[in-house]
Amino acid sequence: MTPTEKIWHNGKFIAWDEAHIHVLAHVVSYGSSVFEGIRCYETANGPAAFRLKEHTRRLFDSAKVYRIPMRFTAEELHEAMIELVRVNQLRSCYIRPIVLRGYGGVGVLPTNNPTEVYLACWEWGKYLGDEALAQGVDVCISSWTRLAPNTLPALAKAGANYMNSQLIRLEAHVNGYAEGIALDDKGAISEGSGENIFVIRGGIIHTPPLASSVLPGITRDSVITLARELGLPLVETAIPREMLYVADEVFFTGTAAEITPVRSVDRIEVGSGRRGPITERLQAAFFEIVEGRVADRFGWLTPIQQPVATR
Ligand code: PPE
Repeated sequence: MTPTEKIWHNGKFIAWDEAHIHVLAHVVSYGSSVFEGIRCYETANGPAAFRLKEHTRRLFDSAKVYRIPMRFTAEELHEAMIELVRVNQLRSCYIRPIVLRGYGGVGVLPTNNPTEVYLACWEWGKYLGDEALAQGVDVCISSWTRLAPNTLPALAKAGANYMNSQLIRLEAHVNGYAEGIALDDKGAISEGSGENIFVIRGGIIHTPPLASSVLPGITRDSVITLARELGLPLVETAIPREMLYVADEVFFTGTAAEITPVRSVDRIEVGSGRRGPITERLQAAFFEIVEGRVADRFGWLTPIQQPVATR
């Protein structure tokens, strides 16, 4: 990761190297953070943040679930993220807002720990490797179950959820796979460690419902919107594990992963073992919007005006 100049902290820009927290901040012992990941794409008219409003909404939703008091409004954070990309003069980047419980009281009860809000950004390339978007990735089913209902709330994007994600991702990694797919507590397909999943068979696109312990992905929602517009049948339904082995196409969605085809699961080839035609159509529809090559008909992009000198 290449550092950028500034990070936003509680309303002020500070130097990248000064964005420290105390080791006894509540978040360190107890995982009490919520965060987001937002891509800002390079377009002919300068950088544009993808679905900034929806990401900001989800950040506030995550904080609400965990009773984390927010010290800024959604509008203030929205504006601050635009300003962050401007001051760091990036053409494209990944924006990472983090809201955490800071230094104060000791013990689990966080009532004396102030909320700290940080906004950082940096340039982030392809998540699952440079070839992944065209060639697809080889993945496995994880031996780890995704968050069970009423344990850690899956709708919240909380730092603590990523301990489960780390188990999934590391297990996959040591066994030579790009990513792991976790099942929910009932054994139905849930999601990857950092992606939602779509499974296509017989021309019908399936994706697990929110009740299958998935993050309500904003890329997931974008793909559902695009599929409907293209007239492709799509259902949100519980999906059995073995559907992955007999699927025609499988792909991941996520801010970082974008739309990444899956070419094998547990060394069983998916369809023809390469990116399928429906995946390719959805990728094309997605990238032409985010890269500003067609009209922004869904209002998904927030243009960021750069200081003239960097254009
Ligand atoms: N599920 C999980 C568990 C998840 O972490 C992500 C995003 C998604 C689904 C897709 O959500 P969305 O980005 O709104 O489409 N994972 C973020 C973090 C990745 C990381 O390694 O950090 C991301 O893609 O930015």
